[in-house]
Amino acid sequence: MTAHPPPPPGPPSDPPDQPDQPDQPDRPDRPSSSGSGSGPARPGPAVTDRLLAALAGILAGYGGLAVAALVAVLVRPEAGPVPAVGDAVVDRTPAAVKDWAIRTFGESDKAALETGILVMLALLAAGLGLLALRRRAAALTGVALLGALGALAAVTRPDSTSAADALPSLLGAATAAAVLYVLATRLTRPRPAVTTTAARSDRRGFLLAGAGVAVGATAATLAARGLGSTRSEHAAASRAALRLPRPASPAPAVPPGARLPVEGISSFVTPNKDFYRVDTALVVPRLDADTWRLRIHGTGVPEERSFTLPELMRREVVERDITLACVSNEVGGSLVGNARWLGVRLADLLRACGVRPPSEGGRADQLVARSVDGMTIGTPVEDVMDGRDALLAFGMNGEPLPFAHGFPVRMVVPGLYGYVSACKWLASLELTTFAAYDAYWVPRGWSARAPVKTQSRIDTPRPFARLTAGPRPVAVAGVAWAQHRGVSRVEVRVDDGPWQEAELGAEDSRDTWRQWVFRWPATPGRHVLTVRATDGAGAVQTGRRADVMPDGATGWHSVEVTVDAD
Ligand SMILES: Nc1nc2c(c(=O)[nH]1)N[C@H]1C(S)=C(S)[C@@H](COP(=O)(O)O)O[C@H]1N2
Ligand SMILES: [Mo]
Repeated sequence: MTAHPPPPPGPPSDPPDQPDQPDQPDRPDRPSSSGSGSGPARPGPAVTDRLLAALAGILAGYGGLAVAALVAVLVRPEAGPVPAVGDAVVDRTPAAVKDWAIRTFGESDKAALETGILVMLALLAAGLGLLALRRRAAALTGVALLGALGALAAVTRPDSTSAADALPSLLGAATAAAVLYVLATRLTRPRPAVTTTAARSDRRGFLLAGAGVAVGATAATLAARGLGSTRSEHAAASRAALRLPRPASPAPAVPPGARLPVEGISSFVTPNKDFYRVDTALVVPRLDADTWRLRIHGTGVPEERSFTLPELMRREVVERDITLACVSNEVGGSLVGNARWLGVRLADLLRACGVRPPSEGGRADQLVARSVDGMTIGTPVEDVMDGRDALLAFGMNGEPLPFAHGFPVRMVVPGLYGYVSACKWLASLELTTFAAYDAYWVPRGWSARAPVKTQSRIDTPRPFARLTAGPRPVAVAGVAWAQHRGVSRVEVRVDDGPWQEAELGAEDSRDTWRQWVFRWPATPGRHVLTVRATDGAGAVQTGRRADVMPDGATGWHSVEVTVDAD
């Protein structure tokens, strides 16, 4: 578009002989100090035009995001502006806010974040649409800045390997700018034939163009979905086709006594659909098992090696029950689960690559696992190679790993919190040192080393339950865990009374949790029930309260209940 002469002062009805006269043009031919928009006597745009301008902004945003999504499917799904900015926000969110978000939104914290980003974008888009009525260049600059922000977020993600990650945001912003330009022009340029003040802008043209944009953006969104689902169908097909090998070393059967017949107690094995999920991924990576490879490299490896999934499965396969816990689990919290894992011993694989633990003179004391989404998780090499069942797992409770739990291969190390051991969507293992490298959570204030702390939880009765005193005692029951040390005793205290021994379910292995039950002859009134466990080495769970940061919560779990007389 060419430069416009300044608008004549006077009544808003533009003369029909000046068809190209914008109502509120940008005036690139004049310095911005004098180009402040409306002249002294000119009224602002009509309310309807302002609403339409906001709509123009939203349509521009919709079109831009649709094109960005389409390009992202072709480039890399995580490089789309919404996931990229979302991931960047997650990374920069202080731990306290993250904890709040997890508490408030639970497992839908990621959906809440995406909704928040979309609402913010819609408001911004409407604002830029309004701005475009008076200052088109400023509005277009705003769109360009948003595009640059998205591009910056995408290329600075740890999993970004190519400048192409900037493309979704850049092409999306170009689309949004074009749409905004076209629609805003319809609102600010009068049609030659129309002279009434009510129809100064080309509303019909606007609506036609707007409808075109909406249809086009919807088509692009559907195309993006279609392409995306083709890709994830490949992943899903590779998972469905996967035949899990029979373990050379099966897990011993869970002893019958491990499961206590108490209603409301956590099931001994946590079904996959109920297994807690903690990760930073806004888009769950869906990897194709057929093309997956694991790279093993670093100063501690004489020669870099790489393994496919069939190569792993041809090795000696073991099956083990292991309880996994998150360092962010509050006392009494639910971020812990027990599963039957199938995989290969990590120590065997590392030895086959020539790796030696520090105790045998090995150079590397830290194993850094990297996932395809850029997460890094650092584990002591000594722990992995000290004889415990540290696994590269591909099976979980009899099926291939679910996508959300790390398909096709993840790590599981008994006795260590997940953030220092349980990398999902594994891409590589690097043998390095703690001195040389800080994994993802360490600069964010979490400890580099974090063995699981002894914990116990009351599953039933629920907090503030109303119970009835009766001839039969109340079953107070739950689970206790101290992975790799084992649980040797659980005690329950009623109010300030003495600690009383609970009945323990049989031990499956010292890497799994144990169920426990205390038969309580409940008396009427309000009571506080408290539990504590003792680990296999005889250490009693501490009652001192500690926050989850930096290396796991401590303290006793208590539940208050009210008992009514029978
Ligand atoms: N790639 C990747 N792996 C990861 C994480 C992550 O954010 N990304 N989170 C870790 C944390 S903090 C925990 S507690 C466990 C949780 O595993 P789950 O989601 O299968 O329960 O995964 C670990 N592995
Ligand atoms: Mo965790």
